[in-house]
Amino acid sequence: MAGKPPASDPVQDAPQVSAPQHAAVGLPAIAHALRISQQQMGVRRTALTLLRVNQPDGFDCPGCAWPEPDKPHTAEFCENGAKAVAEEATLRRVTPDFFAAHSVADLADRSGYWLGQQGRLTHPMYLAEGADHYEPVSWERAFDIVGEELTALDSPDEAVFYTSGRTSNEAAFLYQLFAREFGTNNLPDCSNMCHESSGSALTETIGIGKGSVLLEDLYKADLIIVAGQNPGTNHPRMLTALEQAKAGGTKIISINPLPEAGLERFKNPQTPRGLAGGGTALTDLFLQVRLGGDQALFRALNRLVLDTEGALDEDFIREHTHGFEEFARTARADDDWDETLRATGLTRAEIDRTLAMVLASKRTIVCWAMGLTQHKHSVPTIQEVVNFLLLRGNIGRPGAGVCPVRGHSNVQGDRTMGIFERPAPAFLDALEKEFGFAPPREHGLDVVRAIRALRDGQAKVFFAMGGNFVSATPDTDVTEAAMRRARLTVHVSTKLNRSHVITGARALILPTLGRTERDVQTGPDGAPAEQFVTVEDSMGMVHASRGRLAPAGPQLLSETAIVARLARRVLGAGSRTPWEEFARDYATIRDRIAHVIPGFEDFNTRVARPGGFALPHAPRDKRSFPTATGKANFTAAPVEYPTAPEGRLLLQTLRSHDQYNTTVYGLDDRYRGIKNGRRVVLVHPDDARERGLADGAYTDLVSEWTDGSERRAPGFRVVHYPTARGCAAAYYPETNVLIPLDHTADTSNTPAAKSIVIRLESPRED
Ligand SMILES: Nc1nc2c(c(=O)[nH]1)N[C@H]1C(S)=C(S)[C@@H](COP(=O)(O)OP(=O)(O)OC[C@H]3O[C@@H](n4cnc5c(=O)[nH]c(N)nc54)[C@H](O)[C@@H]3O)O[C@H]1N2
Ligand SMILES: Nc1nc2c(c(=O)[nH]1)N[C@H]1C(S)=C(S)[C@@H](COP(=O)(O)OP(=O)(O)OC[C@H]3O[C@@H](n4cnc5c(=O)[nH]c(N)nc54)[C@H](O)[C@@H]3O)O[C@H]1N2
Ligand SMILES: [Mo]
Repeated sequence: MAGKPPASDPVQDAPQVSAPQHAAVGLPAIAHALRISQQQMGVRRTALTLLRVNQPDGFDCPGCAWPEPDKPHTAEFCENGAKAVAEEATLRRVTPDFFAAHSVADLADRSGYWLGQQGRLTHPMYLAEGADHYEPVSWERAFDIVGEELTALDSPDEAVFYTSGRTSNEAAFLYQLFAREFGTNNLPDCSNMCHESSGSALTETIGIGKGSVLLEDLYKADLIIVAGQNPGTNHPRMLTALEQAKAGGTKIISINPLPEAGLERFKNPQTPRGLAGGGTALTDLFLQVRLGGDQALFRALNRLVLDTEGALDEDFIREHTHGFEEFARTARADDDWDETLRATGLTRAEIDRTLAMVLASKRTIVCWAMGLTQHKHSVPTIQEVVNFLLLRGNIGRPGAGVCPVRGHSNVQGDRTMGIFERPAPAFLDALEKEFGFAPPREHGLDVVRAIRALRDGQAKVFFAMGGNFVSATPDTDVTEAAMRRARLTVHVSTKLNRSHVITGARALILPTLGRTERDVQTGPDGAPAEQFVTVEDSMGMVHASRGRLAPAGPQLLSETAIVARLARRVLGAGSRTPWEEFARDYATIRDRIAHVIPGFEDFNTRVARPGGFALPHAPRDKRSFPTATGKANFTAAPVEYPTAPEGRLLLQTLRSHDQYNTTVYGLDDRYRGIKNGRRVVLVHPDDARERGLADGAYTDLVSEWTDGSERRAPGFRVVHYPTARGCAAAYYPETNVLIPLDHTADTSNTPAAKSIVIRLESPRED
């Protein structure tokens, strides 16, 4: 299978490479953000818009899920937040004329970058069966079409309702309610590809699948370990928090196969020293781990801690944990240092230095993101991190805990609202009581299983609340073929993307408001009433978000209104849910959320306070662990790590500085020294030379699988780069063609996008 770059793409991918940088942000970041913003929305709108990001009376940044500090600067400046805002607040428009000028086949031949650059969607558009072009359609007709196809299904389980993590709490709550009243738990979401491994690992060990620290804990920690995360690009505001922690004496260890500029040194744009001076060195110790070597590393640290006199928090272990003896036995038996060093690629001296810092710290936090969650053995890896924290009682007290750093700005909130294919029985009981219907109890499909069901003709309607499913998911060719088998594909979207042009027999694009836009509904008394929505950040803080800009077009509906109107059309008078009332007044949705979901009592009152409120978290708040054993569980999984056969490399797929997942803002990856191109593969100079590949040579990436199959992504420029030996890196989504559907993490079923065995092969002539 060959993942060819689109043929008629007018964007020339011609990478230019210079040395990677050693510091992040500073003036170049501001200049870059302003340039992209002004291209998209002009000077005046840029200034007005960026001042409203993450302010108590403004909108929640549609970028990442990092929390807001209590008193944000006038502009909590973040280059990539600014780019996310500009992408949404752009003045460019994709109108019915655009679709008249471009056939679906033409659009399917363009790059994702080109599609995204065309601007905001303005009208509901319909692709009839057998048609070449999308045509404008009324909202009523659009809902009828969805209704026709949904009611024609043999079973509600033939429909799939996907969510990407920007959807507000209110819209997410209605969406899952609609899917369940319709009769299915098929609610896959981007979390399935993201922090599902964290959720699985944490639920079993501490009883709740969310992080246990608040922002203020970072400032109280003695030691923060940042593993498998690139905050300089993906959570830039986290650098401000790390800088503040450092100022109070916190030490930082980063664990990463790549030396990421943002973790090396931070030039805070809010301070004169950051703008003009050298900035702050953040990392005290850099551990250049091999891909997938983290479980072995934490296991080694754990057995050293076990063997250190007085290092354990014995009271905590006795009172609050379960399974210590078995874990200690297993960890002590894992004493093959050669294997530890092979798995981690580190030296014994580096591990000893780490241990000294660990023992010197009374309060330790571990932060992580996709570098830990997207491996076959991600769940046991994260559980080893939990073991590590439990040994010294580093959970449920100030300055200590687990900190999975979430991706999409409301991905955590969407889960809290019930966007989950495996809902807890207590949640379904509460829905049943509140809304008087019997929700389906069988588990639904996650992302990978949904693709299989579409591929096998078992799912026939695919409905997406945001996101870009075909580009975000693995095995691009298989997934695209699966999508084409659907009867109907529907996308509620702000921007054009590839998922709109790889369609089922019929397709709909339903344009919606973004976070930055004013949401006015006709209120209960018939007068226009401005609405706000709520979101939950990575640390379980819930707060309001109010858009201020005029909507991208008069036709746009809010996500909440779309779900409410669709639900009424599909469920008819048989549904006793007051959909119309919900669409008129979002406060009435919040009242219902307050009845159904623990922690949201008195929701409307509490969210009115500036800064919002924190959701309860039993391990954090009272050291109580709602697990099967009633204690925090040690786990004793065997250590695993990925290996590549002779001559092969391990490839991770990651984000450049100029992208938001499948949305490409530009073709540069400034901190890594890459300009004007995305088809690059970062390889250690020695690994490249062994293969006779000079910097600047071109190669195909060929992935190899145990079933003997191969997948090819052609035409990547080799970049000699200081990554860990044996490990390569290239950007997603271009590399998703390389990952088979079945290559997923155990238990969480997350595509293992960070450990792909590849060989580098001269481009094939064809
Ligand atoms: N600007 C911007 N912001 C974003 C996003 C975006 O695309 N653009 N995406 C959002 C989303 S949805 C998410 S989930 C987050 C993603 O945030 P990140 O997880 O930071 O994103 P990735 O680019 O996948 O980077 C993975 C990091 O882990 C390292 N890594 C890879 N494999 C391993 C490993 O085996 N061990 C260790 N220790 N490290 C490893 C990589 O070198 C890299 O530094 O960011 C969110 N924020
Ligand atoms: N190989 C590989 N694959 C990966 C990853 C990886 O690291 N490597 N990372 C995975 C991760 S962590 C994630 S989270 C997924 C991301 O998967 P998705 O969440 O599905 O993808 P995005 O690219 O974030 O979605 C972008 C689209 O969302 C729409 N959109 C933007 N804002 C809004 C809004 O406010 N409302 C609505 N309705 N639509 C909106 C726009 O139309 C835009 O085109 O990708 C996963 N895939
Ligand atoms: Mo994510």
